[in-house]
Amino acid sequence: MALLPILEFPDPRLRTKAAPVTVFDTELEQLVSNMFETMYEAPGVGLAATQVDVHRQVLVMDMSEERSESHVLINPRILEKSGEQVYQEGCLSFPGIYADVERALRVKVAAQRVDGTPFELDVEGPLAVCIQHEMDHLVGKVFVDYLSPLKRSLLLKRMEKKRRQSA
Ligand code: GNR
Ligand code: NI
Repeated sequence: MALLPILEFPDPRLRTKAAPVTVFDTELEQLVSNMFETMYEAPGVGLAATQVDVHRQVLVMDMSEERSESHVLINPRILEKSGEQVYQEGCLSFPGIYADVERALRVKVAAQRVDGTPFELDVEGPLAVCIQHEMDHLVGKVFVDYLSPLKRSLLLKRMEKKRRQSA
């Protein structure tokens, strides 16, 4: 197991589009296990491979208090989405900033397990927010992209200021 360094905005590698996983081998198992370790240690509720500079369609999540409901989604695809919700999001690639983002309330996703077995997941509420946030990372999108230019520049300046203060 190993902790992986997390890319932080404005690293251009966060804009990379991840390629589908085609080989389900021990290297993939290792990546998933390292991503869980990195996410739990951060701590975060989700992590996309993009954030650890691996550009494959892999994401991990655990939104439970007990950190006991882990999910791994390989090659996720949204089959259906409905409704809307506004949720205050944060991101490990944007330390210290939070903003309300509107997303679908419910999503039905098709994905594969770490061994390649296909499955479907139908979720709503916070877990649906997390899946959409992580799937965005896999196409090079980040939560601040949804904000107005004014709000975005305000928050990014705030993040820079914090970064300078802690440096
Ligand atoms: O840890 C995280 N918390 C979070 C809170 C609200 C909405 C989304 C998230 S995901 C984030 C971890 C992360 O950056 N995943 O990409
Ligand atoms: Ni994120």
